[in-house]
Amino acid sequence: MGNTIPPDPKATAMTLLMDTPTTALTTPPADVSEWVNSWAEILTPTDIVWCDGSARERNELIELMQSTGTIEALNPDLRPYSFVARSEPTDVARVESRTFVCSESEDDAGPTNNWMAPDDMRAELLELSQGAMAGRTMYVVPFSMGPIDSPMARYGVQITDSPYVVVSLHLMVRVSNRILNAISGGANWVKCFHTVGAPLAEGEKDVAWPCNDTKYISHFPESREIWSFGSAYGGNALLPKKAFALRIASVMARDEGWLAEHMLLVRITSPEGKRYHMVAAFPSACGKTNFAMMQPSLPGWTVETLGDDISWLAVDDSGNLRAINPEAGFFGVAPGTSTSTNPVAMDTLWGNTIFTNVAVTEDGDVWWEGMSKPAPTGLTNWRGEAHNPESGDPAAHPNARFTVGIEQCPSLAEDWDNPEGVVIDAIIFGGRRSDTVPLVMEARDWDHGVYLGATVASEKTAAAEGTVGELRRDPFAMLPFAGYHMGDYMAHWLSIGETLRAGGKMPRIFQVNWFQKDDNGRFIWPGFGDNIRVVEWMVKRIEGHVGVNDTALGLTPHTADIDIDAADIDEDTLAGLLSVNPAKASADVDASSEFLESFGSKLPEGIRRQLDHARAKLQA
Ligand code: TSX
Ligand code: MN
Repeated sequence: MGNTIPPDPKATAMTLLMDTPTTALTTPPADVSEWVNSWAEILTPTDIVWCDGSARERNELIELMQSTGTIEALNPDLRPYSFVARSEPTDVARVESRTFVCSESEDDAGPTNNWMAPDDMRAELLELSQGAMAGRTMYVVPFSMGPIDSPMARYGVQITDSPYVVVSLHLMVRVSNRILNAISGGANWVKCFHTVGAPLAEGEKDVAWPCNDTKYISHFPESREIWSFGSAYGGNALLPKKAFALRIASVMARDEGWLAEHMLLVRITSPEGKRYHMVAAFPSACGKTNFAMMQPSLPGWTVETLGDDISWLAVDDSGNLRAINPEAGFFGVAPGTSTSTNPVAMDTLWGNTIFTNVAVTEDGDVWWEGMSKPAPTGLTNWRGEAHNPESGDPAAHPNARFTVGIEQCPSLAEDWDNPEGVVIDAIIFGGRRSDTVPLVMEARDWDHGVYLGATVASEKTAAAEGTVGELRRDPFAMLPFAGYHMGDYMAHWLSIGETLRAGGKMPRIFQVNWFQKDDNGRFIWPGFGDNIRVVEWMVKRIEGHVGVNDTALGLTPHTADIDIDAADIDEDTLAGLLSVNPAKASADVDASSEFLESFGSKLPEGIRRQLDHARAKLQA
């Protein structure tokens, strides 16, 4: 079955999104051609295809992947123009142990990144890459991170031998050959090389998910290059996302005076119609996508989605901090997503979606753990086998994903593609902490806010490897994504504060924790749509309507200032959620101090001052 014609009238939404008007190019820019040709000589692909981002191109690749078994069509009556891909069981997630920052100096990568000398890494990967695309097509994919022509956008080109990667990029970023025109005009661009590392001998039959046991995801920050070998999964292979928009972009941002952050981006509108824009950084498994698509439980409030994963922020000529979402789609974790945790995401996934490593129902729809209870019978699991509920194994892989264009999101802000971005009113940091960290705090000032970001930590859940409940430090939720030394990164955040102070327009910084538990291990705060009650308090702070308690950890709300009308929580319980336990706070400051001191001489003095201030306040 071809299944390339969208059977539902709604399906034209994607066709319109992806059919970006393209300008025919007779000759690509010389520096792009040279780069492509030099890789082609090494990789020896059968042919080279210059991609344009059109719907026709996507349809052809989808047909090709159906014929090779890489993807299977879902039931078009239930999930129009949607497909399931099943990866190799060894290629199911980002591999941090194989991710490298190859800066000239090891000190520049810092203690939280794997490092190898750039020349050694290049030599190693060039050897592995000899003939690595034999029997395959090399696709050349030009893309823009951010609205094309926005002053905040940055361009890139990814070469890849994976049609799955090309189609995923169509959904996730702005793929268009208009970018080649911009590059012809002299724009800088990031060189992204990717191969699955699985050459085909003459006549050899391909497998559904080609990849290699040897994997490298290597970043060369000085030359703005990414070389990725051996994986076709997620951030290992979809290079514009984590590799470019966070690791390489964080270095560009340091050099050029802006910020590339692991943050969602939303517009909040109050019942009075006043608009606020907020970014929020949370480590994985804290519900960033759920927050980005929140359905507020307080009447009159709305949340509009601008992004769920990455924000680029820059100070504009008027001294405002502005943000764009460099992406154009979602690559979200499927398990746990349901009509109760995130109804907007469920609606977003109505069609035009590529699902990877989910389970498939008897009637050809998708299913994953957390979607419904009990699990339907007759499931096909993520490995393509009959699911055995007795086995205890999940039917969907815990890191199963959906890939879908942002325009399908019902809560999307209509001006999401505005090249000017939005002015940020508040920056939120959060983590999963069963105690110690209150429901919400405001930073005393920018530097204290940077300290709050620097001390973000989150308890491990069953979905991650390691001991459940163990506290993992994850400053700014950027530990796996900063392309340079984390100490220098904190210093860069402090310097942005100086720029903002000079312009006189400081966004507020807050810390939240939705995850405090009672003595029986039950979550106390209702979370989800009720988080708007915390956002409402932030707005009251911005408007200057309410006061605070100045605690050792930060500025906490007066209990009466958080609206819990018609929420499943009483005032005493709320008071507990807002309280700071001196013994626990003291232990936490000590733990933060130990972690931060591991950055040694690179730890900025401005951060050390915050530790001193917290200790002094605890002693008072
Ligand atoms: O995403 C979450 N958010 C943010 C939503 C806007 N999650 C899911 C985290 C895993 C990705 C949450 N889980 C949140 C939350 O605010 N809070 C909790 C904890 C919790 C779980 C269940 C209930 C309440 C809190 N209630 C019931 O199950 C009925
Ligand atoms: Mn992320």
